[in-house]
Amino acid sequence: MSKTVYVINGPNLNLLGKRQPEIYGSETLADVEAACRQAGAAAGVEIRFHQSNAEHEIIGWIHQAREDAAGIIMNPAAFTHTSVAILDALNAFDGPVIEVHISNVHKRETFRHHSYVSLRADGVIAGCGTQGYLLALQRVAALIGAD
Ligand code: DHK
Repeated sequence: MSKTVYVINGPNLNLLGKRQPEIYGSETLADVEAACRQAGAAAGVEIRFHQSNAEHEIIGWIHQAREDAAGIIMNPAAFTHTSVAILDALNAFDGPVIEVHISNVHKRETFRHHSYVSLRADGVIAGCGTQGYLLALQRVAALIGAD
């Protein structure tokens, strides 16, 4: 039976492809989802793909992942830099967590240099564009022993 991995996206990522393409690129979130599903199928992983602009909804998915997911890939977007609540929820999840940022947050404003999620993440990928999701998937699949 294939293992389930949640891919959770935070605020404004619904605008991917339209929002500041010079920073975030021209691919849409639907493109990212399709690529994750294709790579997931090849790696023997079932993908549950989510995006929300609401912190409570993201926390709800992390709680749900406790029940049925082997790993989490997460781009918390702006909540990366602000949310102790998301960190606490991730601390209640036992499997691997890989944090993804499309842009290289360390090259940007200083307020983007700190991540609450990194206090929990097993790995962090930043500045690899949307390819970062696929790199994260490869890593989660290895950590959960998928296929
Ligand atoms: C996305 C965002 O929306 C920002 O708030 C983060 C992240 C960076 C990204 O690079 O994917 O600071």
